Amino acid sequence: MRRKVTVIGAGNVGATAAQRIVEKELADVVLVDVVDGVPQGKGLDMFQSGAVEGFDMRIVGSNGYEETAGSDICVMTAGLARKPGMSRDDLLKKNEEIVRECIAQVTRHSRDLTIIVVTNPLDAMCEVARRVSGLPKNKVIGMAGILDSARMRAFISMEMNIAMSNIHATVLGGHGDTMVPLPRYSTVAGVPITELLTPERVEAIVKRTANGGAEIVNFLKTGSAYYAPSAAAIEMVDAILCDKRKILPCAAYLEGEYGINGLYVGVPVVIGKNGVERVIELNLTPEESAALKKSADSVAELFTKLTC
Ligand code: TXD
Repeated sequence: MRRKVTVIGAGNVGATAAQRIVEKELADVVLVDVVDGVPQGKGLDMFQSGAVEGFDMRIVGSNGYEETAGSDICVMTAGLARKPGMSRDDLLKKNEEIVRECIAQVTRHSRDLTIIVVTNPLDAMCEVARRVSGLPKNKVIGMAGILDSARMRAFISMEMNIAMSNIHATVLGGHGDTMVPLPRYSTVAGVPITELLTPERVEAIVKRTANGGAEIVNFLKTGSAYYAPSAAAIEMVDAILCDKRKILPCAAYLEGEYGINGLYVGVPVVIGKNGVERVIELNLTPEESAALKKSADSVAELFTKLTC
């Protein structure tokens, strides 16, 4: 049976995510955007690339949602991206409107889908999607932790000159300035980096990870990162469609885990065909718990600003 993924937003993250899905032959794709012609043009262009790249997936672009009917997954990327000097929270009001409208539309045409939210501010937009869609909490998941930990893995690799495939990194918390990179749970071939690097070097990697998005925004000036973000979203698509039961750091709706209630916060989860199959609770030191609580508090504050 052919599988279908709707990607909402044909901008940098959305278009690159769509390209990765068809190139990996994970599913057919419907690319939706408000701008007339852009999703249609990008969709047709990507479809034609299949003749050369050798994939047989279908991809179409649209300004409406009829063609999205029967989707297995929706990757929600529509919204404004950060400009230099803007925080992710500055995006809240405008992007809440966009997420509400798009999620209402897509769930009207597909009732049994899993939503992967990418739009910032990530944790708050997950909650908007959960409320508007009426889907169970395991079916509305946010992409941020895979990206944040990919950045940390890249910085550890640069520091140690070791292959990224040997490196594992764990980042908890909201996708914002208060994210919590966890050096004790970040390893090179199974050995924690706290045993391999000086505290100063570990601290520098932690800082650069927390600032990883802004570093790219400052280079690009007119938008934010999209190669690593789209790769991270597609790792989730793959884990769901192929029921891989991969442990991945994602924004999940917590009800008591880590002592957090009724909030989306980044934690390690098992991702499979039902979306979030299970939340994994790591043992944290008092300092790590305090940092996670601070991060959850900043997510809670954003939730109070939501209007839906
Ligand atoms: O880690 C993460 N979660 C993130 C999040 C990593 C990278 C980017 N992150 C956020 O994703 C970013 O802050 C933005 O909120 C979104 C999308 O970022 P992208 O870089 O793709 O932004 P673009 O290139 O501006 O694309 C946004 C598209 C653009 O084509 C708009 O026309 C479209 O969204 N858009 C809409 N499409 C459909 N429907 C509506 N209402 C709509 N409004 C805008």
